Amino acid sequence: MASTDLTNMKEDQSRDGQETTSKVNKVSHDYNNLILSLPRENGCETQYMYFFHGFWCPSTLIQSVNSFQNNFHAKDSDIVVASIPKSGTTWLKGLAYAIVNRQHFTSLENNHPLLLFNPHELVPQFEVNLYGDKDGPLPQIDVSNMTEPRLFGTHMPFPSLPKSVKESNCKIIYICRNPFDTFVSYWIFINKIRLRKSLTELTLEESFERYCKGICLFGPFWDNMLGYLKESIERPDRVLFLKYEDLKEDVNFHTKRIAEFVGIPFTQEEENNGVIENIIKLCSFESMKEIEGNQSGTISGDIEKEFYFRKGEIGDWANYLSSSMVEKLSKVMEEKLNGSSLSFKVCA
Ligand code: PAP
Repeated sequence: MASTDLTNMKEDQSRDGQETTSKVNKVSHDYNNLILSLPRENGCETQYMYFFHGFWCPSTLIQSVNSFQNNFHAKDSDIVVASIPKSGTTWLKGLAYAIVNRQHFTSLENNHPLLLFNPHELVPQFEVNLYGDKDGPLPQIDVSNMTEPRLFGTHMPFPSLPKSVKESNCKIIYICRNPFDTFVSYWIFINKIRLRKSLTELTLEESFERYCKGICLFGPFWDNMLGYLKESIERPDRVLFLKYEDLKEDVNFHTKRIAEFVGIPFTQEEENNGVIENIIKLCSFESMKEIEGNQSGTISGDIEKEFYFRKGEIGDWANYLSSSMVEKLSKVMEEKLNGSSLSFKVCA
């Protein structure tokens, strides 16, 4: 084991801002060895990313991914919102939460949790909020006592999910987005975090090159998408596969589809009373960006809530990517998604 690697790893972890030196010292020797044995690349908001269980992630997530895989017991009634980062996770979490809990909040006006909290606070992310930092769920969220149906989020690819999730009948709603906009959203988001941590900004060019090689959080993006796509084709009752662009085009249709998929379709009376429209409005980019709960404070301790709401548009990539970049990413998509039924309308 090279001592420079260990030094780099510790530096990486402290740069993550999630592990103090004393915590790092507690991390087992086996765990250190595991990390040092993994393929490593320059990171995004951390110094390095590691290829673990088929996806790229910072060292700080490795233990929580293991813990999630070993400790989580899925229930058939669970609902999981899955995505690759910057694909519409916040939006889908909001919609799923509002749909599932609509009986408890008949008035969407004053007391709805989505008017007070960010969707990420209401739909916890397995690998970050529930199994991060220690060997088991954090005490403030008792997973076994959550009201059913329990709602969770994950960015992990389907094959990397715990057996318990894969073998249960829980429902998974997956969202992806055209890689052009996803990349731009990701690059800008990462640089906002880096700036906050006083790290130098990543150039568009170097980030783009890495993205095209599949090196991005929870990527390669094509593997993340194709794993869920495959499952949605084989088990359409288990996985609902959505695209950000389709939601933008007809959010009413997809809101109904999500409700049907999770087994609580809207009644005619609800439709007549405007329940669907109210949910859509509550979760719209404009409303969510404006609410006080999303204007200040952080998620998971170190990411500003406002970072999750930028433009919410299709085609903003045209303001950033050169024609050679467009050509390159188009080729990557053609090559990697070839043979699948997955395609994106890439309008600018
Ligand atoms: P996450 O994976 O880190 O949770 P995620 O929510 O998937 O991020 O993606 C953020 C993107 O969704 C941002 O896109 P942009 O950078 O191109 O603007 C964000 O603006 C957009 N977004 C957030 N909330 C909504 C919403 N309610 N409706 C539409 N787009 C949204």
